[in-house]
Amino acid sequence: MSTPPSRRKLITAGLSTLAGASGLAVAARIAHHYGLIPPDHGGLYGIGETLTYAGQRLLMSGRSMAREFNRSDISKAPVVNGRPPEVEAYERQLTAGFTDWRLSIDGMVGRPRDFSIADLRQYPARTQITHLACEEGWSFIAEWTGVPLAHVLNLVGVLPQAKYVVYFSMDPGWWDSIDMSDALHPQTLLTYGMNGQELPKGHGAPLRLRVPRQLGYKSVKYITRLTLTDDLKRFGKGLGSAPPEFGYSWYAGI
Ligand SMILES: Nc1nc2c(c(=O)[nH]1)N[C@H]1C(S)=C(S)[C@@H](COP(=O)(O)O)O[C@H]1N2
Ligand SMILES: [Mo]
Repeated sequence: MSTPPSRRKLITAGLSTLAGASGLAVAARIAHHYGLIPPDHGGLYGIGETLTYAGQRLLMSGRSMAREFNRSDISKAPVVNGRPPEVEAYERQLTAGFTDWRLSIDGMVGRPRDFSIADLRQYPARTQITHLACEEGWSFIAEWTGVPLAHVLNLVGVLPQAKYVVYFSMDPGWWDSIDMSDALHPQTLLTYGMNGQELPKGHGAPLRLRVPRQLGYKSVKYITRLTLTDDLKRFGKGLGSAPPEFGYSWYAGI
């Protein structure tokens, strides 16, 4: 990490001081002004979540890289979590080799459109060997191939007021969101390949968003739609994603 500890200490101490009994409202106002409040903050009492997110954003400027590993580090038997979407449309798509699969992008973009998997494969690809860590304690290392989300966002033209990318899966109940800092990060990939093969069914075929700087649950599988927004309140229970509805953090930085 490039930031000297003194700066980290300073910021943490500063935020905590501001967050002291009398300064709580001031801290909240300042944090809000600088876009440092995560959508699932529990009002002023969600100060823990806010400090984690604000601390990361201030210290890392959103540009730190997740560690990349060597081929020899790739896990022999990566864990599959959950089951492929139990919807008829998924089985049909699988049988058809995902030729009809589309990723649609809408919301605060200049040119909303759909992308086929073949479209996505035409763009400059990135391959990276990263760690996927589940909040339950298990993890694995795999090689992922895809197109940086930033590339595709540039094609559709993100409007300046957009603050978040919300992503939806064909898997019922699975949706999440990231801020623009993570969305434009070079390691955030629309992933269609894994360990030199097509992305397997269990790991999200044909398309998953890999967000390697956050816990595994942010890497949603079977994604079909992205929408750009400046307000997460309109989605689900307004907490930014499905996991906070079950007690997990919206921001799951590692
Ligand atoms: N659609 C969908 N995406 C998902 C899940 C899921 O069950 N369905 N599980 C999440 C969780 S909790 C983790 S830890 C990772 C696991 O990825 P894997 O199945 O490739 O191991 O996927 C995440 N994305
Ligand atoms: Mo997980």
